[in-house]
Amino acid sequence: MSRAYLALGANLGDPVATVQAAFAALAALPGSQLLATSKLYRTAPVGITEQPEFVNAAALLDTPLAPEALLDALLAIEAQFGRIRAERNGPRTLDLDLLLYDDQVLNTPRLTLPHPRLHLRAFVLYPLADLDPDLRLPGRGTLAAWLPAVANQGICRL
Ligand code: PH2
Ligand code: MG
Ligand code: MG
Repeated sequence: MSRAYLALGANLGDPVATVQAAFAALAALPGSQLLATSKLYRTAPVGITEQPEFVNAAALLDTPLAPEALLDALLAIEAQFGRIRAERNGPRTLDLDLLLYDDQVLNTPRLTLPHPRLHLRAFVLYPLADLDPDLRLPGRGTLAAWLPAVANQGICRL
């Protein structure tokens, strides 16, 4: 079994209900156990700023799925929730990103671990800190060390 840290994001439909339902969908993945969920956060959109605010959260999953199999499972859950892949970084009913998988460093055409931008985004770092404030990011030191740099990004705990 491996430990996977996941990011959840939504900014279309009913984002709070979607994120809560997505926690349940993650818990139902084959052989997997949802070990912890973060608080939910309302966050200012990063990248394309002309879109609704997001609700973001994070989850810790104990899973027998290998990284790319887990990625496929996450994409299938996004599709179940009506995700349509239109504009890159644009609005979505549900985004599920694989942030960390044990302490693996991986670069394949489909998957980069750790997630290449996780340390730059308040909407990822604050939820992750709920799960484990002492978390270490492979190759990037401690999560806590990155928090001050993102403190000015708009984020508010729900
Ligand atoms: N996701 C993006 C782009 N911008 N901004 C916020 N606040 N939250 C997100 O989850 C998010 C974003 C691409 O995945
Ligand atoms: Mg994303
Ligand atoms: Mg994504």
